[in-house]
Amino acid sequence: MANILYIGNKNYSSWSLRPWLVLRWSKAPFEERLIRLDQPGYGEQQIRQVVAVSPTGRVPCLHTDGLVISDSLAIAEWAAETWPAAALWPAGWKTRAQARSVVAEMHSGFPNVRRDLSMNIHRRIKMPDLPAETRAELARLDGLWKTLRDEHASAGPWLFGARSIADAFYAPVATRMRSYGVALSGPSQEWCEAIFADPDFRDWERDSIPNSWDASGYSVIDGKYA
Ligand SMILES: N[C@@H](CCC(=O)N[C@@H](CS)C(=O)NCC(=O)O)C(=O)O
Repeated sequence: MANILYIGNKNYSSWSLRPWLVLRWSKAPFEERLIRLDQPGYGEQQIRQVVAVSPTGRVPCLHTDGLVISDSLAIAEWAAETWPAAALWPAGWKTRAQARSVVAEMHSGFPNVRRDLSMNIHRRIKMPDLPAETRAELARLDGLWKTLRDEHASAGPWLFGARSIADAFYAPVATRMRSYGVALSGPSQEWCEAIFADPDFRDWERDSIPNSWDASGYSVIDGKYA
């Protein structure tokens, strides 16, 4: 049975990018189906084509073998269990727990960065004036990436040395740092460059086309979603 991953617009849908990268890195066979989110019902989980495939009214959503998995982290966990040879979580239970902790932090946190620095892969602007709570989250992100890179540098260029789900979950944030010109520490910047050079990320980026949200100079997704 085919694995079908439903995703949103590649320029904007950070939640879609995460499991898409995980599936690419797993080398699992999958088909992607892109549903444009710049349609009536957006923000209310009422886009007709999304509701038809996803019980939450949101993407990403994976259909596999009669099963519907409608959350980015659940899809990543499913991939890690289904393709253990891909080593999508780090080896060693302590490092794995650390990786799960930072992935959970991304999945449930950073609301102010999501609100003020929405993902728009093509955007390049000067860093806007940001409220203190957003600047605090940016500092946490930089500190987190730097600490992980310092700790795992000898094992490879990724957050935990070898590439893992943690890299996929923070990849959309790396694009935000670039879009909004956020200054980072050296190790954090180097990690962002590793993401930007990743062949699978580059495939996504190549297909990330700005759409009607940008035509008016205003993106509906801004301030709403990360
Ligand atoms: N917690 C979900 C969040 C998914 C999400 O918010 N997706 C947005 C697009 S990035 C969506 O489908 N929005 C449609 C809507 O709100 O109508 C996950 O991790 O997958």
